[in-house]
Amino acid sequence: MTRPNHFLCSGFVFSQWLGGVALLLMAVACGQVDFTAPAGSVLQIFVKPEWVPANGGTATVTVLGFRSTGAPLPDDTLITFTTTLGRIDPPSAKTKDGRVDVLFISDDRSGIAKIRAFSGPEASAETEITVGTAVVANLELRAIPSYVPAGGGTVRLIARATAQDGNPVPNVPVVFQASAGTLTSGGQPVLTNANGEAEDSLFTRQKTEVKASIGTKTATLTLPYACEQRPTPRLNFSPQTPVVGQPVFFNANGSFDPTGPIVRYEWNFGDGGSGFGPEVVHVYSTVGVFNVTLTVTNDRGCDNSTNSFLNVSSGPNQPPQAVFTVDDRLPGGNGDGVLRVGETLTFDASASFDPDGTIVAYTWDFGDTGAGFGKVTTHAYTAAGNYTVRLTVRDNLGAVATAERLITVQP
Ligand SMILES: [Ca+2]
Ligand SMILES: [Ca+2]
Repeated sequence: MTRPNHFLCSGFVFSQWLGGVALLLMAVACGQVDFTAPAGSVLQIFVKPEWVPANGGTATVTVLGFRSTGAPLPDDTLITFTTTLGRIDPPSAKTKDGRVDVLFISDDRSGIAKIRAFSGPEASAETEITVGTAVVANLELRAIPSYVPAGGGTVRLIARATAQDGNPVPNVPVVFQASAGTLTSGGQPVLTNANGEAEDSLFTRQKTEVKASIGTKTATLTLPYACEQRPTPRLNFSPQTPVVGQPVFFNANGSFDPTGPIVRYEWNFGDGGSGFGPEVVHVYSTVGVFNVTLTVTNDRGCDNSTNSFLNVSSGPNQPPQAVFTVDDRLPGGNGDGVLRVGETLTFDASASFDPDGTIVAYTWDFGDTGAGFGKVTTHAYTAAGNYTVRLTVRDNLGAVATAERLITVQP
């Protein structure tokens, strides 16, 4: 093998007249100097990949060397590398078939590593490797759901890092922060996955500002409390002045929510009855003024109520019903079940009723010219025979009803 050492050792010749000591030093130096590219050579430099993570990320740095003639540089031509960030391993290497491959290895710094190759008087162009978080051009932050659930709850936070070319950036550390609540990450960095996404979860009970950071890139988001805006209920019913027994049609038409759909309608009719849905029917069985309440709930679980008073009137009066019993119960009677002369018999109208009001008067005709009053009364017959007993009842609006019964009084 011929090695054109005359280039390298020209210093030796020049040094001859510097004196014995200098001559010796230069001779030693001459022995250690490697062969480098001659002037006019071209060094082409390439890196792959062009982005590496911080802390030990590696890329291959390749140099193709050519003489001015276009032929590859001779084998064992020494190429030396410099970088502004991280290190090159090895920092210099010798060509084989005009080529050198070395490794770029990142340290804990993020940024742009500017790399150059040198040999003799020639240098390559500067090439760059982006290291660590510096590659992130865009950081997006989203939350699922996009609000703090009613009563507090968990929100997923997803940060997505992309490079200038729009591709996701994996393995970069994302730090999440929140103005309230508790983050699962505890503030420790979360590495992005192959999709460039890092996820954290936040448990909070109130409006919260959240932030994701990669290096100097940040993205922020405000999570409003779900119930900052509540749905607005609207309550309608028809007829406006129903009577007892008449169906009343209720609807919640006109209720609305600015943030989402209303998913639940709950009715309280004020008489112990309840219903669900935007349209319901209810029948009141008694007269009165009823406080009707409508509660609407949206898809975030936030509710709101409204109420209206409903006056249910009696309508046409319904007559009472007259019902009574006769017996010889103790102590007035002897309790043998046979109605007898002189025995005090009990007349009981407790089973009478008025469907839409109350009975206010009970009048008795015992059929022997005797008369009585009250719900429960007594009478004694003085002679045996058959008697027609008549009960008349009157309700609170004056309607009357009668009931008759033929009884036999024995001696
Ligand atoms: Ca009545
Ligand atoms: Ca008896």
